[in-house]
Amino acid sequence: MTTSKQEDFDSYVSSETARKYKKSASDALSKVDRHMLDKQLAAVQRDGYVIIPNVLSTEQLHEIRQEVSPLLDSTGRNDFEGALTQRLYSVIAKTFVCNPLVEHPLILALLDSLFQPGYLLSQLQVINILPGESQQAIHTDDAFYALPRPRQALGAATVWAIDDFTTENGGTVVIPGSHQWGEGGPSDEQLSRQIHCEMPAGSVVFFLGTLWHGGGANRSSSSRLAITAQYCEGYCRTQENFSLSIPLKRVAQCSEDIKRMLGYSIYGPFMGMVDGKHPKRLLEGLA
Ligand SMILES: O=C(O)CCC(=O)C(=O)O
Repeated sequence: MTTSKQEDFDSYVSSETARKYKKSASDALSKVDRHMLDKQLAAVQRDGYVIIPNVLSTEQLHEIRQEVSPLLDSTGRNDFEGALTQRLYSVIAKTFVCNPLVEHPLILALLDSLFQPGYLLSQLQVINILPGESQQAIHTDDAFYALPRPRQALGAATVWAIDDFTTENGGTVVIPGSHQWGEGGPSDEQLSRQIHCEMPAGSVVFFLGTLWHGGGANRSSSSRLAITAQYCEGYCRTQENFSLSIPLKRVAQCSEDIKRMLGYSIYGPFMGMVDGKHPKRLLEGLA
């Protein structure tokens, strides 16, 4: 390649090739309190996570519970999913009730600050931990990306408390600061540093994909309902294959932010294309 061809290629990589649908980005940063956001980001950098209390209203919590409870009809198929844990996948194909959580401005503002424009929704799950469930294996969500640690996170997750989260009922377990650890699983001493996220219903814990965490044991007599949304950089493979699991007609009814995060977007100059074109063309005439 001659130098000028190389220069052309470099500028092509950072260019926008789609003509009809231009890159879109969330406007969350203009909607949140900058001072609060900076404090949250400082906590995320230091501890790997931050708890944002009391975000959802009682009405929202009621609506979510009403809508998702009838959809939870089976328990986990392996230790990781949990024999006494109900999980719902492909959530947007079944209900839109979790969409406001996925695209909550407080969360998008954190994601906008941490990741490249064009980050994706990697997974959306309803998780209901039933009484008697044991603690899930401590893990990192970024572990799928086989790159040596310590390294920058390639994604982040939220766990929204729909019920109060306590130590007794299985509030998410995190190991503060573990996002900075190197290769290898945690030692006994490191595991002894785990703590439960205790937070009232309507709160959310946001954590980096490099943070060691897991679902807690439920030693109470009630279930613990949560919604979790995971996100990844636009150049990473998503855990759920939303292109195949969410019908186009459902996607067409979602907001621009959700469409973009479901993969109806281009990570420049052409990652995500369909037949050489912008994937949003598939949604034309469907809304
Ligand atoms: O339910 C939780 O609190 C966390 C669950 C989790 O980390 C997972 O299933 O990967």
